[in-house]
Amino acid sequence: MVNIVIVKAFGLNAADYEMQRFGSGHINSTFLLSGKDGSKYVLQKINTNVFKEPWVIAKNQRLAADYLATHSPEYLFITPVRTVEGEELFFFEDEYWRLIPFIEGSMSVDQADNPKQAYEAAKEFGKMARLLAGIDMRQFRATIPDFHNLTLRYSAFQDAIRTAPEERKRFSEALIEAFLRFSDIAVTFEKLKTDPDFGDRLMHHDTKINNVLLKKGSFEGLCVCDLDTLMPGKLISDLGDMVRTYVCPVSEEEQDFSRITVRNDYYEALMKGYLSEVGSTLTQTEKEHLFYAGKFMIYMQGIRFLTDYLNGDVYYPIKYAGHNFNRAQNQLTLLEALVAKEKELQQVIDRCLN
Ligand code: ADP
Ligand code: GN1
Ligand code: MG
Repeated sequence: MVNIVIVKAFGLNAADYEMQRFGSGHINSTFLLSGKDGSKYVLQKINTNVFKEPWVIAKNQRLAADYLATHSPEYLFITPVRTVEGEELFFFEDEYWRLIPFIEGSMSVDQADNPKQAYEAAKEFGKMARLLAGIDMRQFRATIPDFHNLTLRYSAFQDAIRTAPEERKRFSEALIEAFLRFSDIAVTFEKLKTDPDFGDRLMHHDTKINNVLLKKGSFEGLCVCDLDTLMPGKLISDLGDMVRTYVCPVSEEEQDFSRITVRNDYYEALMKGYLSEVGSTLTQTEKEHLFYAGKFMIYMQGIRFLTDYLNGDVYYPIKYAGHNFNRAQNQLTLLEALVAKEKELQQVIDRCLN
C-alpha cells in the first residue's frame, strides 16, 4: 500500500500509484512506485541504524550532481527528487524517505553472467570516478564514518574475538585463525592510508553489479545507482568490491564452497573496463596496488561477516543460524582462490595498464 503522506510530500497522488518491494539490498528498504500514467519512481526508506546522518548522503549527492551538471552535463547521474517543500529528504514517523526518478529502459543483474557485463559495470564505476576526480574533496563528509577503514574493522574483529560468547568463539576457532593468518592485508592498509601518493577520491563504496543500471536488451552500461556511500575513500574500495563480487560464479550467500572460483576472463574484463576510464588518473602507488584491491575488499568483508557472527548477528540480517559464519567462510575461500592466482592476475593487470 502506498503511504499517502509520504508520496504527497513529493507531490504525488497516492491513488495514482501502486507500490511494490524492489531490489535485493541488505540495508535500506526499496520500493517501486508505478503510476497509472506509466511514470515510475524508486522510493527508499533510509536505514538510520547504518546511516546515522541521512542528510549527509543527500548533501554529498547534491554536491556531486551540481559539479557534474557543470563539468559533464551529458553524464547521467541519478539525483533524488526534492519534496514540495524543497527538502532533500522527507522525515515521517521517525524515518527518512527519499524519492528517485526511475531510469526507463534500465535493468540490473544480481550476478555477472558474462564478462561483458563485468566490463560494462566496471566502466560505469570508472567513468564516475574519472568525472569526479577534480572535485573539491573538502566539501564531502563520510556517510558512514570509517566504513572501509580496515584498521578499525580489524580491531573490531579482535574485540569481537575477545568478547564473543564461548560457544560461538569455539565454533569459529579455525576460521578466526585463518583470517588472522592474512593479517598482512591489514598491515599494508595501515601504511597505505596515510601515503600522500594514495590520497582520497570520491568513491562509490558499494560496487556490486546490481548497483549499475544496464540497458535492457543490450546490457550496455547506463549509470550507477545506490549512491548512499558516495564519499571520500580509496581507489581500492571500488575496484576491490568489483573483484569480490564479479569474478566468482557464486555470491557470498553460496554454502557449497567448492563452487567458489576466480574466473580470469571476468577479472580481465573488469580491469579493462575500470582502467579504460580511470587508468590515466592513477598514481604510481595506486598502480602498484591494483591486485591488492581484491584482497583488501574480500578480507574486509570476510572479517565483517565473522565479526557480526561473533557479536550475535547484530548488523547483517540472517536467514538461518550460522548464516554470517558461512558468509565469512565463503569470503575466506574466495580470498584463498584469488591469492593462489596472484602471478597470472598481475600479468592481466600489467597488460591492461599498457
Ligand atoms: P538497495 O540499498 O536496496 O541495494 P538500490 O538503490 O541499489 O537499493 O536499489 C535496488 C535496485 O533497484 C537496484 O539494484 C536497481 O536494480 C533498482 N534501481 C535503483 N534505483 C533505480 C533507478 N533510479 N531506476 C531504475 N532502477 C533503479
Ligand atoms: C551491504 O546494502 P547492500 O547489500 O548493498 C553493506 C556492504 C557490503 C554488503 C555485503 C552500508 O550492502 O558494505 O559489502 O552488504 N553495506 C553497508 O553484501 O554496510
Ligand atoms: Mg543496491
